[in-house]
Order: sequence, then C-alpha cells, then structure tokens
Amino acid sequence: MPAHTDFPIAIIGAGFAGIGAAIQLKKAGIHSFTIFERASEIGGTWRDNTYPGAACDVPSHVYSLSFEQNPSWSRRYASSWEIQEYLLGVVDKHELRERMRLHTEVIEARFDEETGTWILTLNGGETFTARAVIAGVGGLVDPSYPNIPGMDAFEGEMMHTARWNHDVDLTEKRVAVIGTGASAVQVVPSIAPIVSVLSVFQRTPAWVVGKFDALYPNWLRRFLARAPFFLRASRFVKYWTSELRGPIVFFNSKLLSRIGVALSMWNLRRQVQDPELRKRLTPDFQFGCKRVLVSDDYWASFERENVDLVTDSIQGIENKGIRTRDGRLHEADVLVLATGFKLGLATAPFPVVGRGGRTLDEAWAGGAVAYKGMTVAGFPNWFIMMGPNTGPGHTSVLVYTEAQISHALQAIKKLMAENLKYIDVRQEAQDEYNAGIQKRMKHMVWGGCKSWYLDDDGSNHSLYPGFAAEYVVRARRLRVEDYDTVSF
Ligand code: N01
Repeated sequence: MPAHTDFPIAIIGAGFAGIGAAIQLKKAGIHSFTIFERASEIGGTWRDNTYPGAACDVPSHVYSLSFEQNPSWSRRYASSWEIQEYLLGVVDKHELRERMRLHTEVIEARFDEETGTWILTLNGGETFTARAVIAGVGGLVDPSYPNIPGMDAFEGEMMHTARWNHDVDLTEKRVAVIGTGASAVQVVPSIAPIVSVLSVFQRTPAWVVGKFDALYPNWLRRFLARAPFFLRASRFVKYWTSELRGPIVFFNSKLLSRIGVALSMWNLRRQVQDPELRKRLTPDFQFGCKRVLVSDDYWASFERENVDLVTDSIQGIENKGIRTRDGRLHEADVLVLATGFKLGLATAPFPVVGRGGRTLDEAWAGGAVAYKGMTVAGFPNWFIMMGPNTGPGHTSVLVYTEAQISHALQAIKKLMAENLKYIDVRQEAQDEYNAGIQKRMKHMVWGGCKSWYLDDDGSNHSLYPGFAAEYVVRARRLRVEDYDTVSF
C-alpha cells in the first residue's frame, strides 16, 4: 500500500459534507486530504444564511453529525449562528484548519486517465493533483434573483435572504418581502415586530405545519452531556418520527395528503382568526408537492396591523417600491428577496472533465444523474456529496450525507489498499439505479406543481423518492460489483 502522501485527496467545500468527510478520513488514519473552500470561512449554508430568524427546520439532535453529537443545543431547532458555532467547534476539535485552504476556489477539474489523477485548477491559476475528489459543494448555494422589471430603479436597500446585509437597520422601516418559502417563513415573523410596515408578496401560498420549538433548559443540557445514551435516544426518536411522517409528505396519496392538510389547517386556524385571510393563505396544491414549511408564528404575523399580505401579482419595481397589477404602489425602504436558490445540481459548479474529455455538463445534459447520487460513469474517483436525487423533503439531509461519506471512504480505502489507478461506476449500474429512481417518482407527490425540486422539463433530479433509512442501506456500502476497477 502506498504511503498516504502518495494519495492526495481533494475535498471541495467546507460545509457539513466536506467537514464530515474530513473527520471520517482522519478517523480512518488518512491524513492526506486538503479541503478547498472558496469563501473566507467554513460553514456553507450556515455561514451564508444569517437573516433574522434563520434556523434549521429539522431538530438539531438529528441535524448534526452522528459522530459529533452535541448535548449543548440551546433549543430544539437551533438557529443558524448556533449551527455555525457547532461547525466551527467541530473543525477546531479535529484540527481541520491545518488541512484547509480558504479563499481557494476550484475553477476546473480534469481527469488524467494515464495517471489516474484529477488535476484541479485553482482560482490563482495554480494546479493541485488529487487521486480522489470528494465534492461537497452543496445544492442550494447561489441565490436566485428574480427577474422583475425595474429592479435597478429601486432607491432603497435590496438584499437576498442568503446575503443579508446586517448594516441595514430595519427598525421602523417599511419593508417588502418577495417570496413565501422556507426562508420567508422564518424572516417574516422575526422582523414583523420591529418594522413599521411589512408587505409580503405571495405568489403561491405554502402548506405550513406547527414547529413546537422549545428551549432546552440548562439542567437537561448538563444531563445529556453526562448521559450520552439519552442524547442518542433523543436523536433516534426524532429521526424515526420524521421518517414515519415521511409518507404524508412524499407519497402521492390523497388519503395521506388529507392528514397533512388537516395538520396544516389546524395550524392555520390557531394562528389566523380572519376567515378571508385564512382563505388567501391556503394553498390549492397537494400537500407535500412543494416543501412543507414549519412555523408556529409565520401565519400569525399576518394578523398584525403592520403586516400586509399582497397576493396581487407584481407588475414591476419602481424607485419607491413595488407596483402590483391592480395599480397599487407598495412603498418600501428595504426590499428583501426571499426568492430561494439556483439549483446547483442542474450543472456542475465548474467544468469537470472526465474520461475521454467528456464534461459533467454534457453527461448531465438530460438532467443530473449519478449512481446512488454519488458517482457518475466516466468520472472515476470523484465522489459527490448531496448529489442528484439525494435530497429529503421530510428529514435531515445529513443522514444521506453520512451514507455518502461512508461509501466514498470505502472506495478510497480500496483504491489505496489495492493500489488501483481508478474505480469508475459501470454505466449499466448507474442507468439501472436511475431507471428505478425515476420509476418510483411516479408514485411521489412532487410532479403536481411547480417548485425548485423539478427541472424545467418537469423531471425530478433533486429528491430521493423514499425513506432515508432505505437510501442509507443502499448507499453506505460500496458494492464493488457495480464498479470497474483499473490497476496501474
Ligand atoms: O426558497 P424557495 P427558500 N416573484 O424557492 C417566490 C432550504 N431552506 O429560500 O412558490 C414573486 O422555497 C416563490 O414563489 P413560487 C429548503 O430546502 C431550508 O425559501 O415559486 N415571487 C417562493 O415563494 C428550501 O426549500 C431551511 O410561486 C417569487 C419563494 O420566492 C430551500 O432552502 C430554511 C419570484 C422562494 O421559495 C429554498 O427555500 C430556509 C418572483 N419573481 C431554506 N421568484 C431550513 O430550515 C421566486 N418567488 C432547513
């Protein structure tokens, strides 16, 4: 077996996936990795999303790494900054900074079949040669800015939720929020009490269920620190609760949808008394078709005198505010774009050139596909984290990520132990896997409405059509028979 220094590994991205992969490599005694991060700090989503109210809508005992459980979460659903603190702590504990290059963007990756190496070109023009690459670049990274006429004319402050400008004080300001997705349901109730007027522009209402957030008292946190069994038990219970509720969210079943609708309508009734307002906030698409949102106070915000739900469609943006099609000008000092993200899976984030000079964009021209969401035929020794069809609509994405880390680690260990040049997933294995995924999509609820889950042609290359537990069983073990192995 060659020395580890002969086996350089590139981890691209220092979010949950990249950090988790680095820890597991270290635990396996493999220290020859370098983490490349284009930003100035680690954290990914939790570094970027700092808008007021930003939090994870999956309980923190599940939304954390299973091998780095944290008894100190201050509440059931940790805020964005607390998750970022957790990640910073994990990075320090495992001394990952010494293997990390911040401000370093990979701008191209090219596979050299002769040497079985990936040549990564970095932003400064330098190259880095890796025997294996773990790509943890994230799926929802780059903000999606709407294309509304007149946006440049707006004279106030404008910011996207994922690029919050903390220098702008919203106190007593007139604020307009465009969008009513997962980010909006967090930002709206957080800023409603401090602004003078809040106009929320809703194009499509969302199904929202109760969150039941709660602070964890100090005694409980101390107890969980001393009795890790109970922390693991809490994780277990929360995980299985979300799994067992999953079918309500993902199966295309009128009966199951009715349960979801009943839960959401109960949540609406307890927050909003005005029947007319309730009607305007009630979606007309099947429960689960778009991401189901979680909040105890978003809908209640619209009962406040200073909050206005605007359902007339937007005609354009003007210097003083937003003009709707009914002719009304909604004046605003600050415009918040809660308009989501460009789905990163549709293309590779930078040119990735595999065997025979074929690019990942070419391989994905008909939609992003990968074997178990991780490996693509013709792109050997390249392991994607949170790749195509691995997103959950119902539980923690980290459950999927950990299975992917385990798969990549086994492949890397095999490459090293057997001194292989590369392993490349067999095209038939990839095709068979994806045919199965797309066949199952027909039984899922996501095809019935427009959302970021779907490509322009209506196909779904983002979510996994089933239970997380089932994905984990399929993905975490390397099935060697599904790969071609090539020796030096
Ligand atoms: O974005 P979204 P998000 N004019 O795409 C509207 C994750 N996340 O940032 O529905 C008017 O869901 C758009 O309207 P419509 C999570 O996976 C997780 O809220 O297209 N409106 C919609 O209402 C989530 O799914 C957490 O009709 C326009 C909104 O903008 C994903 O990120 C927290 C418009 C966009 O909603 C994205 O959530 C936050 C236009 N031109 C986010 N363009 C957790 O807690 C867009 N919209 C884990």
